Amino acid sequence: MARKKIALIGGGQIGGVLAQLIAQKKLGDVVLFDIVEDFPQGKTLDIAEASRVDGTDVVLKGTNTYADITGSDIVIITAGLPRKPGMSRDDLLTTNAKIMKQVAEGVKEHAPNSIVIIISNPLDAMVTLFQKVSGFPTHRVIGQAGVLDSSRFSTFIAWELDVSVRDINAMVLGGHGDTMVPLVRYANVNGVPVMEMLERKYKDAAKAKEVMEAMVSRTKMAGGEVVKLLKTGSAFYSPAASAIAMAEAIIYDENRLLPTCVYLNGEFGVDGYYVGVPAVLGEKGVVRIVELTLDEEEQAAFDKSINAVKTLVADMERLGF
Ligand code: A3D
Repeated sequence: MARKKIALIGGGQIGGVLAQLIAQKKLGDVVLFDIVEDFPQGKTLDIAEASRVDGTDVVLKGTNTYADITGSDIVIITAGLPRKPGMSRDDLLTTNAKIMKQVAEGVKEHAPNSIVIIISNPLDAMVTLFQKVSGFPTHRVIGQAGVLDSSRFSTFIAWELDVSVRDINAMVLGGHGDTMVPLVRYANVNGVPVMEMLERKYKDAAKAKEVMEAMVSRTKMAGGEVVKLLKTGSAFYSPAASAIAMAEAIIYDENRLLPTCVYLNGEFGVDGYYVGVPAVLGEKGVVRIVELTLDEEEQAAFDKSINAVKTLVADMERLGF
């Protein structure tokens, strides 16, 4: 089987980790594009020089020229500014929309058949803009947010219950902002409801609820927690690892059910917006969207999150994008 070609647009913090993970996992040859001269060339040279140690033969190329992404099967986009302390993801809108428009034009021209995974913030708006400018079919344009948000939620649950995180199944839906919706009722440890385990641990339903609420709000603010500690940028190891899980689902045609920012065509009662919901990912991109029943409280939280996405997209359109 010919090796896949994976283009990474944006060679900053996340882009660099993506390139290294792809090389170590031997997922495909890498083209790392950035507008800063010599920078992606330096990163890929550094990673390539670990090839002997990593035991990988994938080819890594750094570039400032879009023509080098020609023939890419998968494109992962991180171009754009990250947050600084005190900023919301939405504060990045104008700057990153300008960047995303350029990127979409470059990818459309040089990798028209690729499947595109977007990570740049504000996520839901950037995915919307990429699809609009590129005109790619919606099943080939998706955003990474839910895999990371769900991994953060799962990690906090594992720490709290002192069990392996591998046994935690917990999903976060909605937009990738402070209104995201961690699904408490569906969260389980290999089938055992997390709430039941918490109630047994604390022998007090009110205390269990309080502990869960703290994990839910930590999940919603988890990106900001890292930004505050790093001071110079935002999370990059975990977003890269999350996008790699999505890329693997596509490369290996795994049909994994992952919370993904996908275009909704009436599913979940939402029409014409990109939002995070469970989607099955395989070699063609989005294979199908999986609907699930939300109770009144979950539906209200989901509606609030959808409204936040709608406002963000309307703001972007008002800015002329
Ligand atoms: P950073 O290290 O600044 O890298 C961004 C790179 O984009 C830099 O190397 C820039 O030179 C490059 N760039 C700027 N303009 C262009 C352009 N026109 N074309 C190509 N490249 C360009 O940031 P990062 O890697 O830490 O984060 C990248 C993006 O991901 C930011 O928007 C973050 O907010 C976002 N992010 C998203 C998540 C999600 O889970 C959705 C998590 C963390 C960060």
